[in-house]
Amino acid sequence: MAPILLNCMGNEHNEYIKQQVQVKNPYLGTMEEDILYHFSLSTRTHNLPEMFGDIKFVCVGGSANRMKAFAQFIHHELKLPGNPEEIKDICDGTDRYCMYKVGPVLSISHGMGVPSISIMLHELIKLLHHAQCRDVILFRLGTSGGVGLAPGTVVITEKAVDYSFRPQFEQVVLGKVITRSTELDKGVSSELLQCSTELENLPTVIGNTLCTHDFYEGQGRLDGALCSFSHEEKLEYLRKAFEAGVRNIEMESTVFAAMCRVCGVKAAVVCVALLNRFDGDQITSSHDVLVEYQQRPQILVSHFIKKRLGIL
Ligand code: R2B
Ligand code: URA
Repeated sequence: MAPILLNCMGNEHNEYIKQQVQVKNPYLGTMEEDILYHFSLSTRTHNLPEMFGDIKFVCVGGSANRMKAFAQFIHHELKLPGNPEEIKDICDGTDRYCMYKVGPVLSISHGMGVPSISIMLHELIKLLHHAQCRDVILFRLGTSGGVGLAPGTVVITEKAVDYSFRPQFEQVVLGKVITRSTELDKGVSSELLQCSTELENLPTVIGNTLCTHDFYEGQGRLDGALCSFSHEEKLEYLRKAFEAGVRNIEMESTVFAAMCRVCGVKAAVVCVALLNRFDGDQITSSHDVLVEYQQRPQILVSHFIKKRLGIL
């Protein structure tokens, strides 16, 4: 009897650990203080479990204004007390990133590109770990270029892929390349797709997302300051991407997926396509149309959160 009981407790313990946000760094536990420099927070000066322990959903996106607007929107959607206009930026000690807490939801900006989001993610994952958060889901809410999609279509990422359409992220560590898988949580993606069918005016697909290190040449644009290829070569690359299941192109998804996966955090990427790259490179829609498009990932993820919280 006793060994079975022990086994059960062991499994429960493993399950408990699995739901926590795991840092993969043996040095962290030996440090007296951890300064999350780009958030202007620290384990010595802030009570992170008290400030963040109840976080269940973290939504990140490139622009500081958009993530403030999302915080105000989710405040309204969750019908929380207080004035959403008075919501405070927790990271106002720095202008690198902004961060808003709205009940169990954290909304953070990450800037543009892999280096910017990866710095933010190191500090966010440590923050969630220090705060002893459990069962957290991370969403990237973004914009992208569509590949064979009408502008305004929302893409839920199945696999985040690199320039060769491989589901992996390469990080150079001490001069050597480390390759990490970029697989995302299938359960969360299909739940998001289901949510999209429950909403009006939210055309949504699941597809692979190509992550590049540049907006212009890196995404095969003909309108950058440099261009070393022909229009035909551009279309050939986009056609190959489409055949590999790519439906949109952006600049953060591979490192986002890879870091969340290693640290045991469920994650999803939801980006709206601002244009169809087969039709051109410049983003020509009006400001108002672009604002409406950018609200679409927010509406979808807010619906998901409300359903999870049993509000719908
Ligand atoms: C989408 O939009 C930005 C470039 O305009 C970049 O951060 C991305 O991934
Ligand atoms: N963001 C990108 O990275 N690419 C686009 O084409 C549009 C938005």
